Amino acid sequence: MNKTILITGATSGIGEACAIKFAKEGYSIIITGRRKERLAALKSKLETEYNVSVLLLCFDVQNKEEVFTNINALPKEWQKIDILLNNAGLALGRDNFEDADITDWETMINTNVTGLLYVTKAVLPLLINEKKGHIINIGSTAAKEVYENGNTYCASKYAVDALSKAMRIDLLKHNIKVTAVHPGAVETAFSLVRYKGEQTKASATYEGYKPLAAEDVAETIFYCATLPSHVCINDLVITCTEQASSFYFHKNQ
Ligand code: NDP
Ligand code: 8X3
Repeated sequence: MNKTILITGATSGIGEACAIKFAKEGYSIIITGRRKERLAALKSKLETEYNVSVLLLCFDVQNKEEVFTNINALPKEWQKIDILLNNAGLALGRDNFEDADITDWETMINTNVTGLLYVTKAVLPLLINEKKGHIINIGSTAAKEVYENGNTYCASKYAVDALSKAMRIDLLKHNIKVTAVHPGAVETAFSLVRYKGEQTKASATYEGYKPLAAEDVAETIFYCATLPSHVCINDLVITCTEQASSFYFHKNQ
């Protein structure tokens, strides 16, 4: 039977790669993000290349009203959601605690934590109604180790880690799987966003080693999402071979 996945942050990087992977495998896809023109281009690509149904929802996960209005207005045929992929997120700045911009902190917390809570709370009744479902939250290696100048980004991802555990416990009775996937360095627009468009700093993040590609993470998420119904990966950390933790890389200098 046709399955449906809702992906937040599908306009770029890991979310976009997941939309393509799940479309290739015949899933119906609800793609969300703030950049409407990118969502429209992706919808057209997925429909044309993979002949799947795609619904586009344009909203900012930080905006409670936008989140609930969009999810509550889902057409009847889109109300059976099998997988919620909470992927939308960002880092802003990489500064000492005392130098960091407080607005950057607010945006990270409002997106990575509060936004994830809003979307989950809005979608959850649909999963509970089906008496099954799978919530996949994208954390980070930053959810496992705090690094210098990572302060609030790390805190936001620690919160994703804690919320994934909390959801798994509280949603047990509803037969809902909860998986947290924690990638290390993945070459996407992530660093360009973090460094606010400074291409040299962004590129330096991925120099001297072969980082993960968004497609590597998408393959892993697809694996987690397609295990038998009695099997749930709780927590998965994935890095490239040349990364061992937030601190240890084997780089060619
Ligand atoms: P990208 O910058 O390529 O993608 C981020 C996505 O999040 C975009 O689609 C963006 O869409 C969406 N997004 C950001 N803010 C909002 C918002 N307020 N409302 C709705 N959507 C939003 O980065 P990645 O693909 O790398 O990041 C995806 C996730 O993976 C993030 O949670 C990130 O923290 C995590 N991650 C990334 C790693 C990396 O090294 N790249 C490593 C570990 C985790 P739009 O701008 O259109 O709204
Ligand atoms: C992204 C990986 O190391 O920049 O979550 O925090 S890192």
